[in-house]
Parts: sequence; C-alpha cells; structure tokens
Amino acid sequence: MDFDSVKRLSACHSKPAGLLLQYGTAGFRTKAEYLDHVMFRMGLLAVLRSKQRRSAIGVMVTASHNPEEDNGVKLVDPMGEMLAPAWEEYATCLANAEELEMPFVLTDIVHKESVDVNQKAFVAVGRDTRPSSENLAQAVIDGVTALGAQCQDYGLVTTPQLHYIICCRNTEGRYGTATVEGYYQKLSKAFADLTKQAASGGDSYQCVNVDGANGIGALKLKEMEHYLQKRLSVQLFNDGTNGKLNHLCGADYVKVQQKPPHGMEMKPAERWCSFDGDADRIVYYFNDGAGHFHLLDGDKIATLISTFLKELLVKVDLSLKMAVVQTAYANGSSTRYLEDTMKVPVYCTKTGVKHLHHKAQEFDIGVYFEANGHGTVLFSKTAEETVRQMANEEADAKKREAAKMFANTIDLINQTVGDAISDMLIIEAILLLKNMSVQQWDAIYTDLPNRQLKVKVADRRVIDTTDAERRTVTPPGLQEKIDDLVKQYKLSRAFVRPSGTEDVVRVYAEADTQENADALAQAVSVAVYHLAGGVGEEPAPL
Ligand code: G16
Repeated sequence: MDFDSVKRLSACHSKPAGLLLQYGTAGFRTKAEYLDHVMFRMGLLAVLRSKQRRSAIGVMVTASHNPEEDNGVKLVDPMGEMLAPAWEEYATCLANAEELEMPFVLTDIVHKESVDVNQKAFVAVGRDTRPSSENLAQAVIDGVTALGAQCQDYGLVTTPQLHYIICCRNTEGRYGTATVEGYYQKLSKAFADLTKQAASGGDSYQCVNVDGANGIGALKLKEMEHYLQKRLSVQLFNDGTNGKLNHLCGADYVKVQQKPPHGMEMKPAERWCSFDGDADRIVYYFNDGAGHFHLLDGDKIATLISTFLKELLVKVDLSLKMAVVQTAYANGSSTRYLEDTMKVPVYCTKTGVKHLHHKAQEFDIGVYFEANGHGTVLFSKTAEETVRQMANEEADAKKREAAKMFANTIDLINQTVGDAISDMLIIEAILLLKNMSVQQWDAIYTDLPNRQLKVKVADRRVIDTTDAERRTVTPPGLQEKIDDLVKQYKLSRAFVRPSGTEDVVRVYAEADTQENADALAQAVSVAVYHLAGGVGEEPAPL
C-alpha cells in the first residue's frame, strides 16, 4: 500500500490535537468542524473493507436527525447493511490515531483481517444537504483515492438510496439497478402494481402531507413524484427552500415533542408524515376532530405492516416464521398487542438499527422498527423464492393473486435499511388495500402515555447498561433509584441510556397517564443528574 501518498494527503486533513471520537449508534457524529480528518480516514477504511470483502462499500456523509451544525459518517457494508461491529472498532482506532501512528493502524487492520492489498476496491460516496457535507464528502474521496481505489461520488442522496445502490452493485443488479433512477423505477413500479390490486383498482385519490425536515428526503421525493404518475398525491412541506434542517420539524422532533412540526396547520382527518434529515426514518400523525394530536410511530408502523403480512400469509397458506424486533423504547401497548392479540413473537435488542437488522435476519419475515420510525422488513431467501414461484405458477387463482400482492410488497420494501420513502409507500399501499383510514389504523391499540427527556452529564460513558439497555449497571445506585421511582406509578416503566449520536443521556418513561409519565421521566432525570454527574441546572419539572 502506498503510505507515502496517504501521509501526504493526510496532512491536508489533519486531526485536531487531543480529539477523541467514538463510532456510535450509527457512525461518527459531532460538530462538523471536527470531522474532516475522520472523513479522510473513513475513506481509507472503506477501501480496506472493500478489498477484504471484494465488494463495493458505501460511505454516507450525514448526521441524520442531529442539528444542521453537526455532521457524521455512516459506512455501508456489501449487502447494504451497517458496518460489521469488528470494523467499528477499527474505525474508532483509525479516527483517533495520531498522524504518525496511521500507517501502523492501517497495517494492523490489513493483518488482522487478512486484507489482500492487491485486490481492487470500489467505494461509493453520498451526502445529505448540510452546508458542511460537500467538503466532508470530498475528504472521503481524498481518502479513497489516496489508496488508489476507484471512487464514485453519488452526490446528494438519501442514506437508504446509498444502501440500495451498494446492494444492487454487489448483487450484479439482482436487487435492482444501481442508480437513483433505478431506485425510483423499482419502487414506483412495485407501488403501482401493488395499488392496482386494491378493490378500487388503485385509482382512488390518495393524498398524504409530507414534512421533509428541510432535508434530502424532500429533494428526493420531489424527484420521485413523476415516477409515481399521480398514483399518490404528495403535498410537500419543509422542503428546504427556506427552513433549517431538522429545526422544529422532522421525524425526531415530532416523535420526541409529540406535536406536529412548527407552523403546520393540520385539518382533521388529514394524513401527515415526517421524514428525518437523511430520510431513513418516518412517523405518521393526524389531528382528530377535537384538535387532539395522534402520533403513529415506528411501533404503530410495525403493527400495521405485520398485520398486513400475517393476513397475506394466511391467504397464500404458507407457514413462514415471522417475528417483530423492537427496542426498549417500544411502547408497552404495542408489544402486548403484537404478542397477545396478533400472536407474533417479539424480540428486544439494543438501540441501533444494526442490532435490530441482525436479529430480524433470523426469521423468514423479520419486521423491525424502532419507535422513532426507523425500520424495515427482511425476507429470507426461501420466503422470497416461494412467494415469487407461487405468484407465477400457483394454480389456485386466489392464492396466486395473494402471492402477487406479497411479491409486490417485497419489491416495494427497501430491505437494506429503514427508508422513509419506501416505508411511506408501503403504508399508503396497505391503507388503500385494506381500505383503512389513519384513524382506524391508530385505533388498533392505544399507546401508553410516555415521555422522552435528555440529561446533560460530564461524561455519558459513566452509564453502562444491560438487558437490551433496559437496566443500568453503573453508576452505582442508579438502577435501584429508578426501580423505586417506577414503583410509585401504575403501568409504569423507565430506563436510561447514553445516546450514541448526541452528547446526552436519554431518559424514557411510560405510565398510566401523561402526567404520571411526565412526572416519572422528570424524577428519573433528576436521579441521572445527581448520580451520573449532571452539568448545568438540575432538570426542572415539566
Ligand atoms: C440513529 C440510529 C438509530 C437510533 C438513533 C438514535 O438514527 O440509526 O438506530 O435509534 O440514531 O440513537 P441514540 O439514541 O443512540 O442517539 P439516525 O436516524 O439519527 O441515523
């Protein structure tokens, strides 16, 4: 490997002295001004990973739901999944190495992972709309070219589009055409084919209002509109023309604040959804006649999709193993509904789609969603092949039609990662096929009132968790205090965990009433503040 050229180019992307960063829940994330060297080095790492896997690797420059001033980087593995955990550790070592240590760290990775340095490498780079993203993407490209590898700059793309492109490239087009246009064509065709199967023939007027979070999702949805050929009417808000990215809008704001994006006038019965900053999350919502806000988050989306797939399974008469994967943030009512009423097994993993994705791969149909709206469905090879064969060859006309619906559904879902556009289309198609309103969807079960808060502490690493982040191990006394507090409320549950994308500790609480959920979340926040080194003012009552 040509370390001279790495050294020379690295000098243009030098690391701020003493800066230490950690590959978090979804890559590195911090203020954009600290990230130039990280981007260059992730370009280098992507080349090594590409050589090792003999596949294209993706690098996405984005900080997703974080404020516009932040930025970050997510690495995409060959099948479009998140980077393997062992490589997350290499990423951290490389990002934190001093200039002189870099050749040793790179050589160490080459040895540990038996990387054939003579193997050709290919890296695809994408970026979101943040002002800092263009220069940071250039730093990634510099890293890739420093090791003499081939690089393709896809420019402005959503994170799920880059995941899709990587999967297409590495499956020789079997998953689709490896371009943004190929993505639009695949999804819009599947949407048209699926909605044509509705009793109405799919011609009934479907309208959805979309908050694009002033980000890349808005841009790409606009581009996609003509491919949808009026099968869906999209009213786009927060499209980036004058608002700030994720500011008082977007999926994270709506989910955490439990209110609509700032300034939106929602008429009763109108269906709304919000994307996040890189369009890999979505939440739905509406106002009822009394003006009350109703949120349909990742849990409600998982329930809607699972119900639809379970009904399809009955129609095609196949016994495929289906499960739902959630995290500790899943509302208790959703888990109860899935397990007790739907009789679907539910599993809980740590936060981070990489964990949910991994678990979902164990089933023929693995539906995974985080409550924040990040999720998708995975289908095993057997499930896909059986369904597609039935769609072509099944003698029973009813079963064949159901199998076609199943196959169209598989084609509409972006199986590589959670995808706001693909998820929106599948939800719209299901509502049409089931002739269901957003109110009927919401009524499937009632969420337990809940509250999420953030606490600033000096070092969030003092909090260590276990049991899929539902209990703390350190600091001493914190879990006992949380247990005592939880006992004071009915139907209650609470947990805390250090965020892997923001410099905060997250607090979640649910209880029988909103007042109680708020009081519990606040009391737990105070406990975190006192036992985990809170900074600034003690959390005030809500
Ligand atoms: C990322 C991850 C999600 C995770 C979220 C928040 O989302 O992909 O799986 O739920 O961060 O993580 P944390 O609570 O650790 O900050 P995104 O959309 O911001 O990339």
